[in-house]
Amino acid sequence: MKPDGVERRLIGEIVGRLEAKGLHVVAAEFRTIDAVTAERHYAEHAGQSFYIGLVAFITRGPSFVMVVEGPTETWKVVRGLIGATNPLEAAPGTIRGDLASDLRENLVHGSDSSESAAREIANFFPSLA
Ligand code: 3AN
Repeated sequence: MKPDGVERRLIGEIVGRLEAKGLHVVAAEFRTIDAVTAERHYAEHAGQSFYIGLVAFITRGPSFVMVVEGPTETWKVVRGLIGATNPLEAAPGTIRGDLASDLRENLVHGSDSSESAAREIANFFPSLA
């Protein structure tokens, strides 16, 4: 959960949606993401016009960083709950569809494949890798 979600007091709402779906939070930390971790996380966007603002946003205050576990293809289940990257295109019923309206401040990130999940868990929780 990104800084906007924490600032808007949506930790309970968003964790509640994950848990209601049957997923388990197996690691979590309230943490201000440092620039090195943020730049590694968003390396695919380096050089894009929105990159500097994106890194500034994600490091501006505490995030609620989580690893969640489910029976199978958990990344896909989480992405479904989150909705499309652009909240204007996110379906009602999804986290972004219901709660976000800004492309940058879109509340949550979710890994987009099992390979990304492994890489991102290693980036955010090296002790679990
Ligand atoms: P997701 O969080 O759904 O995986 P990513 O990783 O593609 O989405 O994008 C991360 C963030 O990068 C977005 N939340 C948004 O702030 C920014 N971003 C991505 N694509 C664009 C774009 N075309 N224009 C502006 N910002 C973008």
